[in-house]
Amino acid sequence: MKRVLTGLQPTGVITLGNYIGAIRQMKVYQNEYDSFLFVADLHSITIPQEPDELRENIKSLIAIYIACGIDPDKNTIYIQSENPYIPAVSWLLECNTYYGELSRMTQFKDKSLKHTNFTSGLLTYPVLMAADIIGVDTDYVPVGIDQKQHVELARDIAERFNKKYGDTFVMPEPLIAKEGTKIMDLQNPTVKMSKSAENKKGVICVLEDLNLVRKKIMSATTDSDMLIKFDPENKPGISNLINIYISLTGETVEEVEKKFDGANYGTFKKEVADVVVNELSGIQERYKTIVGSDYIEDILNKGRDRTTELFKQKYEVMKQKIGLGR
Ligand code: ATP
Ligand code: LTN
Repeated sequence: MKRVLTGLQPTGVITLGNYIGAIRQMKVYQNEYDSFLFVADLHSITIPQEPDELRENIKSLIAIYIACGIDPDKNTIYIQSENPYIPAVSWLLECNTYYGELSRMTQFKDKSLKHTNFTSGLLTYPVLMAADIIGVDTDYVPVGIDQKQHVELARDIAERFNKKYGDTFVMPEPLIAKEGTKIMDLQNPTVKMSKSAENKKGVICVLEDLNLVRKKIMSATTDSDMLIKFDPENKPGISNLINIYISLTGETVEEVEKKFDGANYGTFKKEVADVVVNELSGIQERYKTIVGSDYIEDILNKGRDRTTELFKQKYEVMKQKIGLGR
């Protein structure tokens, strides 16, 4: 059975963008593949985190996964830092990755500009991500478009290792959904809706008060020509709302344009808000019953044990091929 894997960082709130771009995709793939979904807590410390807050965010993210419809019987759910073989595999890969490759990563360039005194973890972050992926022979990696470059690097590293030491890794492929690959900020629809945005007016969080969610959508930035048409370049605000709408309803762009032909922006926004609020209210209800329950402990123990065994096997094979140890 083919394997699919993705992870999210437990940094602050989980946004509607994270839900549509990553979690929701896994809900579909879990029925077809051997699915792995984890909390990328080691990735999150590439930028400073407050310890108590980090621990809360990790627990909350696990509960969010399950509340969003990730089925623990169909997925291996785990916390990255509970598996000591992931950083071990990562180190062996790091020694087969070039500094130049890492320094050219777009996300590194962006984030290193934002932080004045950044750590070397910010640079080596994509290698850890490659370890996450190729360490368990992942075939498919569902991510938002912003992570595509990192998955491609994982392929390059796997290919290089295979060439040098013989067949060791499966070549992973990014899976980018047609719709919703990049949900934009509601106030500034030319930038990605991001957890780390300073101004939260344009960001919808999965666990946010639903009245506030409605307000944010009703006051989303649009344009003045009163036409509900998908045109990201000239009408980024309306196109973003269409994107959110089709991602959650499964309708096509054409269907939506036809349905709202002649409608005013207020009417359309209200429909978008209804769809989003309806989706989030179910998630929030389930979240309340899951967070902090013992049920999660069992799921995480199982996930940790299965992935530790898989990564251990891969680490031993790599070590042997490289010539390490006795
Ligand atoms: P930050 O913007 O603070 O770096 P983030 O919101 O991108 O964080 P991540 O944990 O890095 O959060 O991303 C988790 C997953 O969600 C990734 O697969 C990413 O591609 C996807 N994702 C994040 N934001 C969006 C978005 N606005 N639209 C679609 N997918 C997104
Ligand atoms: N870098 C990703 C999180 C992440 C990931 C992964 C996603 C870490 N390891 C492996 C897919 C596969 C992010 O910041 N969104």
